Amino acid sequence: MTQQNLFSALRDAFPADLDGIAVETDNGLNYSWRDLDRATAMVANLLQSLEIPERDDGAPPRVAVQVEKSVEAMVLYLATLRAGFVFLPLNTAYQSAEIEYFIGNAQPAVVVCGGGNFNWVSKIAFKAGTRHVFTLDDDRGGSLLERAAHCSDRQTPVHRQADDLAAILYTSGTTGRSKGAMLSHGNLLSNAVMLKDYWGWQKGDVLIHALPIFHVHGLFVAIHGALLNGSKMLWHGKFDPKRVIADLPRASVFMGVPTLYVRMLGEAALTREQAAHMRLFISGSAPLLIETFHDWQARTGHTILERYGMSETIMLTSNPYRADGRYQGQSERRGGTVGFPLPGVGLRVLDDEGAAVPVGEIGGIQVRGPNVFSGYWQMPEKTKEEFTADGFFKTGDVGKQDERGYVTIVGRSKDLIISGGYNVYPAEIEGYVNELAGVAESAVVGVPHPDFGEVGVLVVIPKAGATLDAERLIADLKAKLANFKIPKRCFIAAELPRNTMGKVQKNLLRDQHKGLFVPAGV
Ligand code: MCA
Ligand code: AMP
Repeated sequence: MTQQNLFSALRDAFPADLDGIAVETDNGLNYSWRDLDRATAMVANLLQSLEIPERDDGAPPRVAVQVEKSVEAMVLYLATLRAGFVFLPLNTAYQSAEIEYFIGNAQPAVVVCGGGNFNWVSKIAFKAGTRHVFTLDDDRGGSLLERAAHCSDRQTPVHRQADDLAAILYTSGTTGRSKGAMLSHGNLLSNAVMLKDYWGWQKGDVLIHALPIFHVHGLFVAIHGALLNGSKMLWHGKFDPKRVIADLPRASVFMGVPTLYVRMLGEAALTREQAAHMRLFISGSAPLLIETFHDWQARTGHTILERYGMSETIMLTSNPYRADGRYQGQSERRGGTVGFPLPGVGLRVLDDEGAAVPVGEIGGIQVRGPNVFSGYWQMPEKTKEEFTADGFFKTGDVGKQDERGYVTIVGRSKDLIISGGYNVYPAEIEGYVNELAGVAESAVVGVPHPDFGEVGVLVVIPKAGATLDAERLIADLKAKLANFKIPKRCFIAAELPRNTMGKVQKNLLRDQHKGLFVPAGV
């Protein structure tokens, strides 16, 4: 069998001149392609030297990583692939209860965390049976690199087949705990190879990388895109609209969630001249408002290309890039749509009975293709529920497809809020709130927000005789949950609106609070 390790494919795409700059950081560091090759070899050698015994779960060892964004964090990802281990990225906003669950569930052999978190993270990890806990800080400090410095800078990528597990991405759910979506080397590589052509990556392209690297968008779509094209990245540790705008004349590709575009539009420095060198602006992870699409066109002369994906599937649909309409015979990027199913992706829209809806009608979106994950980590029952008998994955997104094939997402059947590109599941927040002292029940709903697109609002019902304080509740939640999941407002109420079946009518709560952050009628 030929080598299918994703790392090998990315490495093969490095330019011949290994001394050229691969990554330039916003704090003045330059990494050559040779640096990336050597550093990934050293960290891969370190991982392999741990001689991790095989477990009976049948999967290669997992490396769970909760560190701030840095080039070394990307190196760790690539080294994990290179060593044939499985990468498990964790948002730095996650608090101890969340981390405890992920580590307990995934049983990683190796955990890497920020130096400042070592005490509590290692305690959780050791308790779960993890033997190796390293630290990695965003200033190149920490035990991971100290140990890797003693390893050889040559390593042969471990042989992997397309179906072998490469990464586990935890996604929350409408019920119960988070599920780990298992993505293989083949899932990731097939998607990246197809997007390279679909988005017309060109020699000389330079990507501004300003997204976090613990989710699909920043970790896979952006990094694989640049590496597979041998393209330089301008690496921003944290998104700052002014810095991105300042870099536009040196770049050609930018990827962002809608909030990033909204924030850049708020800057006077964003002009047509400043964006003149750019080739492509891509948006995804959350719905891009049509106003943002038009405002961007007016200010920069560029038409944002919107695409749609999921942790379980990587990229599914995209507006066209090419003017020649090579793929679907269309070249128009239509605002408010997420474009066409990507080549190789089967997409269908079904009604509640499982029958295909007529063109233009709304239904549940189901997908299949080489990019679609194989299932949830150690949750065969959940996996079975989410796939149809003929192998389609139920996305939980509700949409329609027009006569030309453009897909529009109109809503979600899953109770999910997407806030600044991060997913927030009301059921998860409500679970935590309901455990707080004096709380009888609660409901979290998403309402429009000018910056984050959507944010959560919490309505809490006290137990009989209890007095609750909204600020106190929010403070208590902050200690337990990632900051982006914290509802932006909290109301104490006497009761929740219910229908005759006793089900909470979230639509009424949403209506009641929809004007909290945006003026009525917007
Ligand atoms: C930060 N805050 C947020 C969010 N981010 N609140 C709601 N939603 C958010 N997304 C809050 C913090 O809790 C904090 O509140 C305050 O804002 C400032 O925090 P800070 O970290 O400084 O915020 P920021 O740096 O301004 O971050 C905003 C951001 C960031 C740049 C928009 O959220 C971001 O990078 N989002 C991108 C997410 C992403 O990459 N998604 C891709 C998922 P307080 O002060 O009260 O504590 S992949 C995906 O969805 C699929 C597969 C796909 O299709 O791509
Ligand atoms: P995640 O679980 O983080 O992978 O988020 C996946 C979800 O993000 C999808 O199921 C969609 O609901 C949403 N999403 C991603 N891209 C878009 C988009 N362009 N427009 C609307 N929703 C999107």
